[in-house]
Amino acid sequence: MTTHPNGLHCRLLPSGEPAPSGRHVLGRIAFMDHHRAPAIRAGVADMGVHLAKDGNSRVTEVWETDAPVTSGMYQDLVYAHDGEYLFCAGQVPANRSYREPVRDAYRTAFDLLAKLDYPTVMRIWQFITDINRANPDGLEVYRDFCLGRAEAVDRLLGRADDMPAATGVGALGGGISWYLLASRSGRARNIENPLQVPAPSYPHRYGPRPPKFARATCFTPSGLEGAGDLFVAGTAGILGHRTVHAGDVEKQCDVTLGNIATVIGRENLLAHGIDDGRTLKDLRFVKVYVRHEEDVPLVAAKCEQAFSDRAEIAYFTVDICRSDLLVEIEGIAPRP
Ligand code: 3EB
Repeated sequence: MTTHPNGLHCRLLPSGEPAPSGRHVLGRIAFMDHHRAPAIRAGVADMGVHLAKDGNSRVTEVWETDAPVTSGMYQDLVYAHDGEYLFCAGQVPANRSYREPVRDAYRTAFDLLAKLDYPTVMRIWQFITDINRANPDGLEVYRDFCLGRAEAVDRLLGRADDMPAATGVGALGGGISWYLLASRSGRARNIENPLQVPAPSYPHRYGPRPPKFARATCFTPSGLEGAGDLFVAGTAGILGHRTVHAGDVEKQCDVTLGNIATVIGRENLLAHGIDDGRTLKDLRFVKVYVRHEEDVPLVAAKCEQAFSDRAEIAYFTVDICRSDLLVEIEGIAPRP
């Protein structure tokens, strides 16, 4: 039997030339002050997401593996894969409606995953310019995006909702930038939060089609037993399906941290058949999205208290997918 080591590594780096790791780069996302089209750059599958107002707040996320990587373009998507893991990234240019181009982009991505034999999507990120603005049809851009995504997922899964953890937040430009990780033989178990209505079951008032993502995804490489890495979705101040503490970033931050602690805690993992449990101190590679720049110090103080000194934490000032949400937090609780 072949076993695959858990050969996927994340790095969240401040701007500047990263120290070489000796590993192979699967994908690189530069969070920068403009957008940069998906492409192979210096041999690396790369994309730039417009999330920073100036050069100072740049951060680069690098996904690395222990095995050599093959990379290329598939239509306008960039991808790289190593036989076990696949990274893929794309941008949908600014459009009066995103429904069709988003549907097409995700269909193209799912086609690529099928073609290259990476059937299991582990994690998706999506950055949406003007996310709270109404499009020319009067539909909020996020809701229009959700329509296209849901239609792509319909074709992939029927009406099933088994999509992994995701992030869906604002961007400062470049239309929609998205990227994902997929696996050939690993197992991804999607996890919900007992305190929150599953996003795919949100009522109609939040848009014609609901968001398709899980609160967390537990990824276990094939050949390994037990829990693996826990990918925690973008998490906000939502209880049930309702935003709580509108206008109060501090309380929304507390609810957000409580939601994450609940999702990754032992009781919830056991309820999902996973004999494991994590705490906020296990969270790494944390990305914090804050709607108002002036709220960043308060949110940062709370995050520094909640997370470990070892956690890499990056802060971005962007809009969140509901106009009454002021903060959203994601991270990864790696396998111990
Ligand atoms: C929420 O809980 C907040 O549309 O993919 C978080 C993570 C949110 C992912 C997405 C949206 C998405 O509904 C918003």
